[in-house]
Amino acid sequence: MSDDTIFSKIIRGEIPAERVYEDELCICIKDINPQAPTHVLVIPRKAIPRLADATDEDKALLGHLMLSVGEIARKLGVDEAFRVVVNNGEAAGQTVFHLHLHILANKTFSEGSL
Ligand code: D5M
Repeated sequence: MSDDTIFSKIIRGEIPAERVYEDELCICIKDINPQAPTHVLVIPRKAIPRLADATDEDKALLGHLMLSVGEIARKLGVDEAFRVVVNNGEAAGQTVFHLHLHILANKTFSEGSL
């Protein structure tokens, strides 16, 4: 698995993406293939392939990503109702092996289902 995924290229500015937020540890872009009217990706600048590859060293970063989700949701005006999804591994649907959190909102989610 290469560290040099499409997200690393976006972070370095080599490939364009619509950025909705960024700070020193992460960026947030609109998903190119949205599954909901609001669908953005929160991507750490550090290239961790999968959530399962994160270590103790990444504790503060993972906390930062979760807090950024709240901040981004408020910024996008969707903080009353959104879902966060992390796909870990190919069999779970992960296609880009650089950790990212999907934020999905502005659609009707069925109660109690994933
Ligand atoms: O999600 C990977 C997600 O990344 C998927 O929803 C499409 C999105 N994607 C792929 N390439 C791009 C670019 N260039 N811009 C924006 N979004 C992109 P996964 O959880 O790995 O299945």
